[in-house]
Amino acid sequence: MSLLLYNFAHSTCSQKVRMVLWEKGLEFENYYIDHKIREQTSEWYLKLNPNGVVPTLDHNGSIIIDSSVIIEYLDEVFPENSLTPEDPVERAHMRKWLRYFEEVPTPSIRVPTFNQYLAKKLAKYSDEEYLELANNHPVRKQFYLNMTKGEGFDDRQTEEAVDRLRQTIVRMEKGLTESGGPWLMGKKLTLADYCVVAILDRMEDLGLAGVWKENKLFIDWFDRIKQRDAFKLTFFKNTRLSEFM
Ligand SMILES: N[C@@H](CCC(=O)N[C@@H](CS)C(=O)NCC(=O)O)C(=O)O
Repeated sequence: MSLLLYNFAHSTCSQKVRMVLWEKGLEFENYYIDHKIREQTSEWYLKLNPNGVVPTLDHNGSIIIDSSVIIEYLDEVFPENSLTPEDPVERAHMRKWLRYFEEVPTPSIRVPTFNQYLAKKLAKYSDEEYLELANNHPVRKQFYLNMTKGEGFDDRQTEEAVDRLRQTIVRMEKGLTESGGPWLMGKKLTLADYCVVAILDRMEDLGLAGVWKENKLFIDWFDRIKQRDAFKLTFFKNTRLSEFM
């Protein structure tokens, strides 16, 4: 049995998958894609993942892409230490959280991330090179064109993104109240919890933790998940942008 994860050490979508692998106790190897040379859009990588993003999982030669698809796949194929409820209604509720996290905080976190760190790195590209980079990106062309090279997104776009991140915390606080905790789905730790952790860690790294200062249940939940080995193993040294950018 072999599991190989193509990823960036610092990418939130990659961290999501690494946490689930660790939580389930699965052995895996990392292949770190070199973002400095934009290896994610290289010919060989696009054959594996035509979206030109990380992560990608190779399981005994079967290629699985998209972080939420990967974590559901892993939990299905390796049922030990399950992170999915048995009851179909509960499973549907868990998937409701996964889809919400993909739709709301996942695209939103990219905005302050690029503003603070990644947009600056793109300043070195000439206008033509930048346009080429955007055009060559299979799924992020408009995202790159919506920001100013070297600067990032404008105030309106940034406020909208932070507002959506704030909404996520409020939604989670409500979910934890309704489920009775300690986890989003109640007594069982599930993929729903792991789907969002890396985004929240990134918010903290970007100095956005003030957003949840009034959300007591959320704060306890976040502290609880940070105590897990899977969290500690995923966020090894230099996996946070503030540590190496
Ligand atoms: N829906 C995809 C999104 C993956 C994604 O956006 N990955 C980012 C890092 S978190 C990436 O590879 N970005 C590369 C780029 O923008 O060129 C998933 O969940 O796997």
